[in-house]
Amino acid sequence: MLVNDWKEFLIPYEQAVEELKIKFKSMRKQYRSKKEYSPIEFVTGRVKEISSILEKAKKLDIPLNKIAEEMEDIAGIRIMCQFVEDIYKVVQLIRQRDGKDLKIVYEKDYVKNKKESGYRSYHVIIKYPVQTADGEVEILAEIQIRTLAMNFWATVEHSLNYKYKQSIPTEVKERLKRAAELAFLLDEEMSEIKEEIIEAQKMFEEKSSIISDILDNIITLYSLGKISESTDYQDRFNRLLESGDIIEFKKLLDEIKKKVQQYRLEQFQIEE
Ligand code: 0O2
Ligand code: 0O2
Repeated sequence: MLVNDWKEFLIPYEQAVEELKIKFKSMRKQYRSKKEYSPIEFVTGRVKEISSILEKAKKLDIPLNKIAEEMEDIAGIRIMCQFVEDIYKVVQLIRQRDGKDLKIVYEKDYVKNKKESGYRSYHVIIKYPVQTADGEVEILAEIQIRTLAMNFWATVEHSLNYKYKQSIPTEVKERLKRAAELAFLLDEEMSEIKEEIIEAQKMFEEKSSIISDILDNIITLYSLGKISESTDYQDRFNRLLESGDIIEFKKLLDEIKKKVQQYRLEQFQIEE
């Protein structure tokens, strides 16, 4: 295939990656806007490089005219989760879409059945319809779902494979296998204290949101012409930043909100 033919061939894959990234990122946004815990931590995606496609085709004996049907990961989406249990929640979310905007071809659970290398991830191979200027094209895509620890390990191992051109020295291989087990142990330990971690993250998010509301209201007071009150609140807010807990921030927010409401009402009555 000529370079231009490759570019054209890859267009639907690029579109699919962009669309799928948006879809999974928006799942995360929806959980967050409902103030619920999201099983999705972050999402990345890529279209396989032409050189990697050619290398893999050679390795798997795929003729060039069969690449679209036989190579499953030209379009790749990676979903990172905080906890192992989240991986299965994400798989459930994908299954709920089966037959709607995507079709599941098959799944591979390398979390429960790790690969010889030590690799762990959950893979879902899908068929995904892409609308192009020439009509609908259905492409294959691979969704990899893994924890942050699994992702860390796979990223490091992938770069070592690249360095050693697939033949990592035995000693390094053994160390990597051990590291994979330690990463899994880390995941298990984190799952044990999951509730505590989620609680702490919720508190952090709640505090950030209250702080942002306080600052918005201080600016509103200023724009309503209440300069000295706005400065007083700013001072109290600064003092709280040094030692205040969430309850004190909440109290301060309620107080400023009431003030803003009162001044807005007064302004409204004057204008009437
Ligand atoms: P935010 O607010 O930055 O987190 P694009 O911009 O669409 O072309 P894409 O896919 O967004 O490309 O970029 P990329 O590099 O694939 O990264 C995807 C998202 O994953 C980005 O967030 C990164 O910030 C986030 N990300 C990458 N690595 C890590 C990581 O190790 N930890 C965490 N928590 N996030 C990471 P967003 O979606 O752009 O938004
Ligand atoms: P890249 O560069 O990430 O795109 P196989 O021949 O059976 O090993 P196959 O048939 O392609 O591989 O399917 P599999 O096993 O589901 O692997 C698909 C993708 O999973 C790989 O794509 C990797 O991204 C990832 N993967 C699988 N095994 C390993 C591993 O041992 N280490 C790391 N780091 N990643 C792995 P590519 O095309 O190999 O690589």
